[in-house]
Amino acid sequence: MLIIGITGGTGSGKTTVVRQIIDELKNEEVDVISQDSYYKDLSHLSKEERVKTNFDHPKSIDFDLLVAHLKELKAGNTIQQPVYSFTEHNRTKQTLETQPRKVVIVEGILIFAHPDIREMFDIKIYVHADSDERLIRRLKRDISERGRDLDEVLWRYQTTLKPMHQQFIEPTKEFADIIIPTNRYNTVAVDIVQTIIKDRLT
Ligand code: UZR
Ligand code: MG
Repeated sequence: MLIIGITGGTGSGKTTVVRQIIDELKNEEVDVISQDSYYKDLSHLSKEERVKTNFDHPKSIDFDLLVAHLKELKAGNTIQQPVYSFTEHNRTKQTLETQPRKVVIVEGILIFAHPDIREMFDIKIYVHADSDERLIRRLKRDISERGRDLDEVLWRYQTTLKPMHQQFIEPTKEFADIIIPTNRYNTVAVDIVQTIIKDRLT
């Protein structure tokens, strides 16, 4: 099993890079696991309290469960991946049955921030976009897909996203094997990663 970690700040283009990489793979060859699925269960808090949670701090992620699940997959076992709700800011009661596959891609802003999980990756990719590009994408996404308004997104960006990015995300660039710039459309880097995957699959 080949485990690929893809990180980068919010709005950096991780999801797009993942989509491009898996484009040439068959469904039964690849799992995509999002760090977002592994936010800690916050059912003990009210919704008002959950909204105030710092979701960009490594503390908010259940890394133990994520590492345990990756080890299970590696051992050939099926896992029950948690399912997260962005509107509820909480883990749901549902789980997603996930089978072991030849390629497992783990995607998320903080996945290089924890040594145990960093060690699990065969290939580490950091997706870079300038912070203004990231803010633009984040604004568009949170307003259109996550029901936030302009003031809320900007407030969160200044008070949380930016400082957490500088403290916990940007420094993990040094762990990357490959850094993909996504200010513009990039096909060469994706081709390289696809070539490595194909090489490993045969
Ligand atoms: P990506 N996030 C939410 O907006 N709501 C939640 O309930 C949980 C997480 C955000 C999180 C982080 N920060 O910046 C982003 N906040 O999801 C990570 N607030 O997702 O890598 O796709 O941008
Ligand atoms: Mg994403």
